[in-house]
Amino acid sequence: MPNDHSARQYHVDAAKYQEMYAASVADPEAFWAEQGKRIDWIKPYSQVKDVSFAPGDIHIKWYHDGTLNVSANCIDRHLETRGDQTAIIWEPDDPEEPAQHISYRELHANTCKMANVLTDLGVTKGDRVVIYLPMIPEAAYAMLACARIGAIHSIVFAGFSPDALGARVNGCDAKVVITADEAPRGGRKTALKSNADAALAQCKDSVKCLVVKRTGGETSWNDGRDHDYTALAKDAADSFDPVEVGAEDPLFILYTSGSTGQPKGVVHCSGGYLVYAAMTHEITFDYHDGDIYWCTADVGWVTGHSYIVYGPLANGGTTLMFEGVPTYPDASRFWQVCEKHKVNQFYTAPTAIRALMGQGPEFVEKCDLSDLRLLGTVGEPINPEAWNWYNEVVGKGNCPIVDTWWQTETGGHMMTPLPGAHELKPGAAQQPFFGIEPKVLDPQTGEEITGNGVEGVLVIADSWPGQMRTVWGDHERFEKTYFSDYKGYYFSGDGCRRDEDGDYWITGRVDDVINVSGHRMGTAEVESALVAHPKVAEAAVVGYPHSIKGQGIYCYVTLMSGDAPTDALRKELRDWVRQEIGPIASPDLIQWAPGLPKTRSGKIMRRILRKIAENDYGALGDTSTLADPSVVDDLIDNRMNRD
Ligand code: 6R9
Repeated sequence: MPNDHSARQYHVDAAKYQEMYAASVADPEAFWAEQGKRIDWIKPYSQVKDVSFAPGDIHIKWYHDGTLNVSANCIDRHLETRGDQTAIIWEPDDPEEPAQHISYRELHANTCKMANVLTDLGVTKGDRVVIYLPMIPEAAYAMLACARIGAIHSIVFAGFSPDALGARVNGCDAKVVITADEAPRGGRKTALKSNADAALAQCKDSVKCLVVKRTGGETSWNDGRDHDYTALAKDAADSFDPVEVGAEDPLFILYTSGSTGQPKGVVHCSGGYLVYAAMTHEITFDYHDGDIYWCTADVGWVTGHSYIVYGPLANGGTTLMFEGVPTYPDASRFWQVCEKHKVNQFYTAPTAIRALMGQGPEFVEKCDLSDLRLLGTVGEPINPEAWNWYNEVVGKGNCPIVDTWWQTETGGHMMTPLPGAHELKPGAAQQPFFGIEPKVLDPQTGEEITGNGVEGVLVIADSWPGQMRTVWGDHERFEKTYFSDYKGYYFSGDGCRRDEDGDYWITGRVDDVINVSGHRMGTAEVESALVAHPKVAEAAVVGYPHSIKGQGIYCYVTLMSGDAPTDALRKELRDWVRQEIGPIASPDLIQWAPGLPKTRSGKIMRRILRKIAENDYGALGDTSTLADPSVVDDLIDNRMNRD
């Protein structure tokens, strides 16, 4: 029988939410001055907020005269009271391999060792370090070691290709890349080091490579460049004085896809980000001392940054880090891990829920999930069917579900129901977090739409401490992307509906970003990968509804004249894109298009391509501006079957 949580004392109940929310938007300075005390400062701040969303003068600063060290906040300050408490539970890919329980004291020693090794490689405050690791404890040590030194980490998801890795190393001019020999995942191994080798061939000779031994698999070795972390760590000292950094000194860069061009480096800074990650982690998940908390994300995504490492550790929590996948060795793995480690809060993505739902309830039912108290989702809208399954089969109708809407750019949760404060609605992100002022705008006029029962684009009226500060090396792009369409607001790129009760429902991206299994992919990135193939003349990429992934990648490809459209070429193009970007960008459907629908000025009419990909070609809307309307008929006749 599941535990009865009805008598639970939540951090925030309905009345407290109302009162705190009102205070947070009435006087943000006072509210955040108080919340800033959640973390330890070396030099306390006297300034809380210095923000402008005004065109030409976008700047965002929080606590900017305060100084701190993020790793000291996540480790050292807990040593006295909880040195022997488990900070990280590590569950490996192979269930036969023992799990590790890393105490705060051990986390301290390991982070210091990593900081010493990085320092010996020449890394100092402000330098960039790229982390390209499997989900192993060293990934957390590496993040925290950078923070300890005041260096800036940029994690590249281990599923990304050498080209994508190389571009990111160059993009932030990294001094060191940290990788591992191999990454085990779902019983298979990815040759990470050889990917890193291929990436580093595209980078400056001075970039060093620090290699963690994970499997002991064979790797090539470049003596001048490669350094064996496992050997160096043995002899490294296990103490390292945390370096004092300013609140606005960057903590990390994380590349994310946008609607145009190549991925941009989202910059998060030390003070405000940590306050926001800690606060949202505690309140959204109703985290209490002693709880075992598990977020299934990868540290390669923002969710892993804020809700595997920084938020939970800043709160002195116990956070579970999982190397594997939900379906290995079988579809009960998530639930077995919950049972084995007595997980209290479980946070995953709708795509995983949908995939597991398809395997049947027996994989869940055979596990003892009585310690589960709260469930969360993130990454994409959750359909009510998946929500109900999660609620009933996993949560036994007894665990509140927090559907958390936020973004790489926002650093932490922006809208979510809070357990104990809100009546849940399946599929709704519901209410803003403290200090967040969502507004719905008319996409055409940019005017605010007030009242309830309305729909439009979602913007945020004022800053919050977790907000990104800039695009790495390109502040103009920051302003253009987020602040130019709707002046005076942060534009999320999402659409939303505010229902009759004033609850928010995210309706999905309104730009050319698609969301594949909760991962953001810019259609422009896939297109540029496709047109880089010598046989491709032109390509247009759109999303279409996919029952497991949320959205699938639908590509329209025009070949160079003389090249034959064959299934073999389809496969070649698919492999090509995987090679250029990574498996998550793998096209689901490729349609040969003799021509693409364009306006007379040569703009591809994506609206039409989207409709065809969605099988909704009865309602193509106005096609009168097309240069050659006949191409549309051909595309409809030859459209691909969806899943
Ligand atoms: C944290 C993360 C951000 C985009 C965002 C939106 C979608 C995320 C969602 C959601 C509906 C939710 N998204 N959470 N849509 N409901 N609970 O996912 O960051 O990878 O940057 O993606 O994901 O479209 O704009 P990121």
